[in-house]
Amino acid sequence: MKKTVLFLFALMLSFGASAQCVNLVTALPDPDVGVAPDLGDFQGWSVNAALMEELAEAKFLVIQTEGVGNNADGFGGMKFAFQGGDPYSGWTDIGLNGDWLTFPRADGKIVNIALNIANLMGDKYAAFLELTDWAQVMIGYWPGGGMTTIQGLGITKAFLTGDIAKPAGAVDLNSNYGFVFEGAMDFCLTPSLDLVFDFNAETIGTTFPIMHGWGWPDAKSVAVVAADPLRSGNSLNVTPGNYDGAVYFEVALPDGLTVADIKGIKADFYFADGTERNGTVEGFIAPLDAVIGSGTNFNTYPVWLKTSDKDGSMIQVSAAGEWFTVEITRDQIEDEGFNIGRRATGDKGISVDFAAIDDATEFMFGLGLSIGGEAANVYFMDNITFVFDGFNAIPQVKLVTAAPAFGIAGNIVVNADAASIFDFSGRLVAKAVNGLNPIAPGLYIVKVGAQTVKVVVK
Ligand SMILES: [Ca+2]
Repeated sequence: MKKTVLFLFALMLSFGASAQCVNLVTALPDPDVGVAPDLGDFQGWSVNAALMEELAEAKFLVIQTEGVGNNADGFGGMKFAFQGGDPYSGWTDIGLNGDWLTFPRADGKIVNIALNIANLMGDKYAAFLELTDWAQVMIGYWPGGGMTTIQGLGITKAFLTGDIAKPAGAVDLNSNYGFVFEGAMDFCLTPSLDLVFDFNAETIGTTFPIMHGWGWPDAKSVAVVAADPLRSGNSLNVTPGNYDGAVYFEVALPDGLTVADIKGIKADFYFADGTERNGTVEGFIAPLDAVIGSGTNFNTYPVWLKTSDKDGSMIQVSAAGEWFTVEITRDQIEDEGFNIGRRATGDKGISVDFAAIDDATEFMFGLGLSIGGEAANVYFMDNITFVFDGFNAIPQVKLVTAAPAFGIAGNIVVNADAASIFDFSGRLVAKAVNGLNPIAPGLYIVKVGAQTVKVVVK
């Protein structure tokens, strides 16, 4: 059985702007507020609970623009708007630069607008961080010519970052709100991006295949998703019927990442008897069409791993009464002293060859502990993680996204033949028609067919 696993990712990395390295808290997703075509007065992001934590951690919201946008000489009046802490009604907008800020823009030229979040929100900052609903941050811009805010500013990406020292050549925004500076953001790539497979979304009882290397036959080895014995969620319960067993998966990396970006591999291990042990970790990275199955030597694949199996030089693979994380770097996999798989076959001439598979975005991946088939050797494996040494999967901002309904000044715009507008008490306020529906400022729930949309009318 092959089972494709798309590794979910959580990211933690940093980038360098000019000479300085700045901590990156997160790259924002595509804007989801006010992004319908031909609007654009205010466009931005909903701040869900996870993003709120990152926003609280961050110091700057950096809007990255590229190209001329609506004016090669600079930026017209920009505003920053946010839900200001008075649930459902407390909108605040802040003028960022008066009516004009001179900063030459050109095709291919990147200009960043760095906004100091706490300074912008002022005495409403703390209340904003407590919001559990309707938290949004938006940029206001009026480029004319039918352009949206995103188009007029030329926004391509947005980031939440730690502190940024004002770079040379930067131009201040109003007050202490931040500054505008030029330059591509080159990521420092440390400590990088982790992709984690935690089995929590897998159904208990789901079975993953095991193969045994170096000539060992299968002996009723079993790897099955089971409740985590110590924590919440699920993990993989491995009953090794023989030595040199690796559970294997078909892995598909997110767009923009290949095997070449993998800096290391981590996984948590726990023995069912709760003991601390030293042992041997084995695994491989192989092409999708590789021959997989017990008896095939792992070193027939481009990338294989076998840590020492000699008493006294085995590595720790479990701890007493708790999960233990084993981390193995790409450098260790390539180190002939650490990775001794060739000795297991007596073949001294086989080297790990990352280059043969570095371009792959999908591959077969095996990992396990080499241990005999005694009943005491049942172990659990969880949080299989690829640690990446590069980050080039930052989402690109989409220019437009058609929403079924959205708010503009004094109106709700409906992209459907009909819709129903409700207030927050669930009372029907109006039956809406396609196009403009004049309505008092406020917050509404609009039902368009089967979809329900929260709408802000300013
Ligand atoms: Ca888990």
